[in-house]
Amino acid sequence: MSENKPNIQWYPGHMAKARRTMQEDMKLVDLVIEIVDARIVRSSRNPDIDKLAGQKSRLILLNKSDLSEDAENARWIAHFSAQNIGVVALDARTRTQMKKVVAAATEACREKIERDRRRGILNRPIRAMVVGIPNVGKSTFINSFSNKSVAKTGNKPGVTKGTQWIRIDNKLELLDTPGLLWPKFEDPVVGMHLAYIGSINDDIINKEELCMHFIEEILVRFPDAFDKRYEIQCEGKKPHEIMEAIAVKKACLVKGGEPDLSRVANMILDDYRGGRLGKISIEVAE
Ligand SMILES: Nc1nc2c(ncn2[C@@H]2O[C@H](COP(=O)(O)OP(=O)(O)OP(=O)(O)O)[C@@H](O)[C@H]2O)c(=O)[nH]1
Ligand SMILES: [Mg+2]
Repeated sequence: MSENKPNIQWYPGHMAKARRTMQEDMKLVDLVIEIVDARIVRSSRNPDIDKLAGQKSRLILLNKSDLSEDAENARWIAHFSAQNIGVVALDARTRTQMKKVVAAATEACREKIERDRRRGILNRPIRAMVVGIPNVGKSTFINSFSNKSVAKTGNKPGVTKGTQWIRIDNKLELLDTPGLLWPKFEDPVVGMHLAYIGSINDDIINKEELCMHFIEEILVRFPDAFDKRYEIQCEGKKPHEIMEAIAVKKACLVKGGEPDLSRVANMILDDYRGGRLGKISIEVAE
């Protein structure tokens, strides 16, 4: 099965448009805050952001770190820190890491702040563009940071449609942007991983097929992830047999008593997205 990975591609017209808007807005900002998903740090980094950001100061936020493994979060932090890239792990729904984010943003813009000061420009706010793939938590982060519900959020990709400036205080202004992917995922694994976490429109995905790949991948490092959650025995079973066992256990059956694999696939992926399979990092740092 691992040979036949689905070729998932999603680059709708609104993203091409959003990319053009971001290119324009980039001229206005001092800092690019790139939010990635801590469970798939590699695949959730849009290579187009590097092109768009050019030489701008950068900060990486490993979001949804409540859903990934603590040890892996620490390794990813070490990975970026070793390259001198500012990085903070967070759960954007809370404000617990906000001081760290402010400190990291200030540090990333230190040269600019000093340059301004030399020119006599004092207390000009840092303007930061918040970028990232769909559904990664950009708007949630902005709401927590500003302590207001100013940006619309939702657990599906494509909630934010346009850009919006939000003033945090007299030191910082943030620009919320729509989730951005790139025109082609060269490696099919990238498309799959993005689909696991809900960054691809579910309507274009064969969820049963995706779920089988998901199960195969998770079992490598977490052989009892499904046994625990669904009270089944996975040992020796192939992914589709595991889905059938879960269907029987959870009474996900169609008329005639056949397993409803579509419902099971939705359940498993929803459980993973919501953290109910446990803290699982799909991509680990080297
Ligand atoms: N567990 C967890 N959930 C989060 C976190 N951050 C955001 N979420 C949830 O993820 C979903 C997507 O959040 P949004 O803030 O709408 O994501 P976005 O990046 O703005 O998405 P688009 O506007 O569609 O690109 C929502 O259901 C949030 O509650 C986090 O750190 N941990
Ligand atoms: Mg949004």
